[in-house]
Amino acid sequence: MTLTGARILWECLVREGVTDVFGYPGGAILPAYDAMLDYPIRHTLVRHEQGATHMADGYARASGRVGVAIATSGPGATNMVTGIATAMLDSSPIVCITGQVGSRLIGTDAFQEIDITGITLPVTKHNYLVSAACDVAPAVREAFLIAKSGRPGPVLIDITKDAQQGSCEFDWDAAAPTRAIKPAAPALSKADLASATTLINGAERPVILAGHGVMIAGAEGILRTLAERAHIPVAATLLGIGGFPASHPLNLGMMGMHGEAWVNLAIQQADLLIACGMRFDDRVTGNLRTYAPGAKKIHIEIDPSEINKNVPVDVALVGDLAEVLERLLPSIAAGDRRGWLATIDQARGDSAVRDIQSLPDDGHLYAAHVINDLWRATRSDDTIIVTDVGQHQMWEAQYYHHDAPRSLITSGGLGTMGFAVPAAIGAKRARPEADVWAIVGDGGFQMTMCELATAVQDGIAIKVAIINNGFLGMVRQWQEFFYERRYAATPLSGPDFVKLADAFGIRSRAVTARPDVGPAIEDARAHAGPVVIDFRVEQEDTVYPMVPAGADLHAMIRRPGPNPIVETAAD
Ligand SMILES: Cc1cc2nc3c(=O)[nH]c(=O)nc-3n(C[C@H](O)[C@H](O)[C@H](O)COP(=O)(O)OP(=O)(O)OC[C@H]3O[C@@H](n4cnc5c(N)ncnc54)[C@H](O)[C@@H]3O)c2cc1C
Ligand SMILES: Cc1ncc(C[n+]2csc(CCOP(=O)(O)OP(=O)(O)O)c2C)c(N)n1
Ligand SMILES: [Mg+2]
Repeated sequence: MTLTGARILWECLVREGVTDVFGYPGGAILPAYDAMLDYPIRHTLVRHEQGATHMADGYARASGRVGVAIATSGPGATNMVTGIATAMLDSSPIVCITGQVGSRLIGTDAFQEIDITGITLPVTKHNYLVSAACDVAPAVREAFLIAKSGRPGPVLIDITKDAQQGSCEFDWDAAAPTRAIKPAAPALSKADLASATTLINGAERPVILAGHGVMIAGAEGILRTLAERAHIPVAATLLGIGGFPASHPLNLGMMGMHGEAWVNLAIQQADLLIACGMRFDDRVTGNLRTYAPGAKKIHIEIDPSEINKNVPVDVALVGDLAEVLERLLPSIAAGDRRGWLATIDQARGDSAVRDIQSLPDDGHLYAAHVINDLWRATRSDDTIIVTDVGQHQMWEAQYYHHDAPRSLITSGGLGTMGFAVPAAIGAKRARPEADVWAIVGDGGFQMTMCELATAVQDGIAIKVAIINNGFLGMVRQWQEFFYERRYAATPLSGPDFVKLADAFGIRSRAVTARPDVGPAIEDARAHAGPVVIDFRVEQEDTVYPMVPAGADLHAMIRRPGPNPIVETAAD
């Protein structure tokens, strides 16, 4: 059948299984918006195109499906760049569609013309400039395949206005991708599998490093089988949290800059690291020269370019984590590593407070308490926490204990403030039955709080916990440690968030004392619509432990003072 390029776009999206898109219209994308009305796709009107990309990203991370964002040319497209980069750095599959000026106007500095394929080249897995209706279907089909295959990531399709308006014969089958998109992962050599097996079976002090790839591969079950059979403790990266249950006896917790002290010490003492779908980010390793000096390293990773990029490894198994573990598991011997686990437990006992909730209430409200209380109130396999970036993000990683995969969504690689509220909206769209909480700093909240209007207009019942410390807290912490407490540009005022929420028509309240935390959370959960809670917490609180950037992983700054154990919650 002959259709316009605009209709072909929606025909393809429907066939790709898309049910939701997040976007904002404008002149160059208007033909597509007009055609959209005839298709069974729900459009969420955002307030800023950055929000659309984070919503698509949150949707993708919550569901494992591809998220879709749509915007007009020029400023609509450039507003998407931060969200595209966020998805790129965290390997999140999104497809962004932008309108472009008519193909004959390209290069004339036409109204709202911008070279968005040029701008996004470094932050997309791939991008397209489509200037003819006949090219729409092949581009869309290939874009979805690229976004979700291998190492996932963002793809952008820029479609000129005349390509949307022009007509073409639509043939879905003929538009199937012809290029070999899936990277031909080198077949796993028997020799490499045998070397890995020998290292694992022979190790006395092994640690599994579980990354984001565990969830991308859907390898949670087989990873657990491996850990239990070989009796190997599991540490998580920030993005790996949830890939292995926090309540499992072999779970250690988060590694890295703000990881648990005993986890970093275990890594430094280990004789074998088994890296599973993680990329040895600098927040994870600290000083590379002194990183895990006594450990052999096995790296299981789908992207060959990650092998030996930061950390040289002894055995590389390139491929999908679930498939590699399937191949490896039959030769893994049952293990008993109680001695090694006892050593780690000793370090844990040194630094962990048994129950942070039982510390006496000194009248101050601490972010750690709020987050731990939130965990107690909302823990279930169907709660999703979406965090913003800063101190609250690290406290969340330490004090909220995730048992379920895809239950923590956070911007790790780019560290994008403003991510939480829109990504939470996207997550709620993907999993409407789940309780979705955004935990957000007072700084990051002010970057994308306009999206509260999106939640209201479309009845998207996210719950927002603002950890309001009156500071750009994480930067203030760096100033405290490394710039002699010279607080340049980090004290931060904000509007009265309760009144602000009220103006949006959102139920809200402020909490200043610990006894009020639980009731506020319960009230929010009982309310059917969106809720904002302004938790006015201690202003100059600090995330411990901290490995200063580039320092040795074991050289952590620990909580000083008479009570050095108040670092984290062990329960
Ligand atoms: C303020 C702040 C502080 C931070 N502090 C810490 C910290 O203390 N500790 C910490 O861990 N992080 C921290 N981070 C996050 C950090 O910057 C990185 O984002 C994070 O460590 C990356 O985790 P990852 O390697 O597991 O995930 P990603 O960066 O998403 O990498 C996933 C890897 O898995 C691979 N992969 C994907 N699919 C598959 C598959 N199917 N099979 C096999 N492999 C696959 C990918 O190719 C990629 O190499 C912090 C971030 C911020 C903003
Ligand atoms: C868009 C963006 N700008 C700047 C930064 C640098 N930065 C990292 S954390 C942080 C402070 C965050 O403050 P807030 O949102 O209040 O959270 P808090 O650390 O106080 O919990 C800043 C400015 C960033 N990560 N992202
Ligand atoms: Mg703050």
